[in-house]
Amino acid sequence: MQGQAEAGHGPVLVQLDHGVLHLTLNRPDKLNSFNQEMHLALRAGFERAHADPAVRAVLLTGAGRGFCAGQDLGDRDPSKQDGPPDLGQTLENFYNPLVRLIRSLPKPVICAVNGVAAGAGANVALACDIVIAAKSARFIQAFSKIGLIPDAGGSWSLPRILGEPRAKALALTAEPLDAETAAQWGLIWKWVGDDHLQEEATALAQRLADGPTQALGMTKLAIQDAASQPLDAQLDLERDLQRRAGRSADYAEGVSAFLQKRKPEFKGQ
Ligand code: LHQ
Repeated sequence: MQGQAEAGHGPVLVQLDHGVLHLTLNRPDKLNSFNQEMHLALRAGFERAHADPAVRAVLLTGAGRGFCAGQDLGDRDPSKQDGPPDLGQTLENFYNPLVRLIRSLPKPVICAVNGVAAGAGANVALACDIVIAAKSARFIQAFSKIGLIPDAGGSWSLPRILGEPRAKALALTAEPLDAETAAQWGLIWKWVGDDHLQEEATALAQRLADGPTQALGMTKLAIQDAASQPLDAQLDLERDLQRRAGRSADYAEGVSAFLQKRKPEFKGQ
């Protein structure tokens, strides 16, 4: 662990270990469903990842047998409310800022889906850069079961990743998708045996945290930009980003290490 304040309890466990910021959703008795406290704690974690140069990769996972069951519906009992809720406000205040923080972070975000990922929980996972799931994990677009639409970016990411036919079927039926099929369909990077998930995800996060952080961050943002740009604009973007990458100390180190036939020691600068 290095320097910063660490939290070993609370709705999100936070630990910085050799450049990897571990963020663990920690409401296991509620399958890590989102209440306001967990939202604020997770947001603070990603804000720290943006601001703290010691953070060079993020590893998001869940405590207990689930990854995240989406919104905590215990908070949402209609019989205890004055009138119809404004769910748009919940998205505006909590889910949308979270997804934006994850996608705009110029550092890799790995998500280790350790169990069920339902509703907004599934779509927060899909907002991360690399998703590894335990074999027993399931992805459920649970929204339609309670009369809602896919949120937390799901209506955007699902058709882009899967195409309309599979995106619509998953969202309209709310049928669970197992980890093996999710990997086969390209929804996630890969699945691993349950007992190996944390070890593999941590090793991957560590490898990325030891990498040329600026280049990895720009790679992530460039690939995201491609979704909304024609080739000409993307070529211009590559020129601009490569210009910046070429001026980084990590580029000089990478080339020197290659020429000297040794392992590079990237500093994230
Ligand atoms: C839960 C939850 C949960 C509270 C399990 N809340 N306790 C955005 C804007 C604003 C509002 C609305 O929502 C959204 C976005 C969304 O995310 S909408 C989608 C909300 N999520 C769901 O609809 C999923 C609800 N959960 C389930 O369908 C099941 O729990 C799944 C399929 C996730 C897991 O099933 P099981 O493995 O059979 O577990 P379980 O159902 O027995 O749950 C274990 C415990 O966790 C249980 O508590 P208990 O005290 O009985 O042991 C559940 O009540 C609790 N839990 N999800 N979302």
